Amino acid sequence: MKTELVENITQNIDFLPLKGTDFIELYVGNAKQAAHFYKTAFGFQNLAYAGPETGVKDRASYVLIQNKIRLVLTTPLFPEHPISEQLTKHGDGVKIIALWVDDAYDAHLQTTSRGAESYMDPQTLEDENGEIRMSGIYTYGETVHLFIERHNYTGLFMPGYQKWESHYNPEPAGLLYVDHCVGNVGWNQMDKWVKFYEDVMGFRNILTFDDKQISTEYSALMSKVMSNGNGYVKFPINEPAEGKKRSQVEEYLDFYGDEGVQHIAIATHDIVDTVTKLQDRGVEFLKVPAVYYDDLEQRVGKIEEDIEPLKHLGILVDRDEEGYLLQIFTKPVEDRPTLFFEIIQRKGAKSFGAGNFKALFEALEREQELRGNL
Ligand code: TYF
Ligand code: FE
Repeated sequence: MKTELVENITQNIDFLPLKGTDFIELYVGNAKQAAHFYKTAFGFQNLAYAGPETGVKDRASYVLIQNKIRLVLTTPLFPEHPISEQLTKHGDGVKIIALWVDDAYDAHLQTTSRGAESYMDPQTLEDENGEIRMSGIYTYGETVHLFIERHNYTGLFMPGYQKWESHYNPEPAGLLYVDHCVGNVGWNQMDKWVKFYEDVMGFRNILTFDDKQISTEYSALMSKVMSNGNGYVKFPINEPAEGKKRSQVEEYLDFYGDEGVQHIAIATHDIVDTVTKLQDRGVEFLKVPAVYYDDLEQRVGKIEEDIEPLKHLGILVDRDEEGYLLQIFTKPVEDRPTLFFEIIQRKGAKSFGAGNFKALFEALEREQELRGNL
């Protein structure tokens, strides 16, 4: 499949230097049970907790960690809590993509002066372990970006949280870091959000997939990949396109009730080992037909992995100019067809698996059809 590499013209000084993803926070209906799921199924470890026992009276938040990934699961404790309203509308999903910065006050100034709507004015949180400085802005839907500055903090997570211990500590699954987070936006809204990431956050569009490339026979959508200056933070943005069938993006928008995060891609160094662990622990993945593997090496060339385990697990392979990648997608992790995860292992490739779009979107469509939403 043809992809269009968009040349970056002159590179200005990065006004919003990002050091990576600091954490991802989900609003969920029952954080205690969700935490158990992410420990059991994905191998996350306990890190910190905030709730009534620690002086936070209106919500409970569990912080989980696996290598560089921090996941925060938050549930409101009262029906009239503003988070309860968001949960009723969206179901469980990503509220916050927090970004690690050197200066949270400057990040707020730089982005709001370029048109971002403030979600949290800059503030400093202190405890005996030092201080965290943070601020935040709105992005698509009700999703927000927080800017987290933590170089003067030695505590576990941030002030307000206590160490969270448990006798139940399932083994990690080799999940390393957040590779990219994809947003689904409304009809004809993609370019508006591309412009937002360009103008407000200094990102650039590194890849574009248009509807002609990805909507002939299967789920119609358009996608543009936005990257920050150093490439540590990548946000593809999808919008639905008119096709023969109902777009998968449209299904998401209907069930989430808004624009929001569609998938979180997590990197591993050993995708066969990671996916074996996840499947053994009950994570459900999309399956492509066995014929996908028949001419795999003709399509992607020689790869280091044995094909048989890839076929057995349903792992997809794609190649670009710089190397290849292996990837697989979970089914949605809620009853609503909304947020799912991608597991990705990059072997040089910097792209997103465009060669797999057809097989992948057909697999997605089969699920959509089972739900009666095609
Ligand atoms: O992040 C990406 O662009 C790839 C491909 O609904 C993709 O993971 C794009 C849209 C989609 C599922 C996967
Ligand atoms: Fe992806």
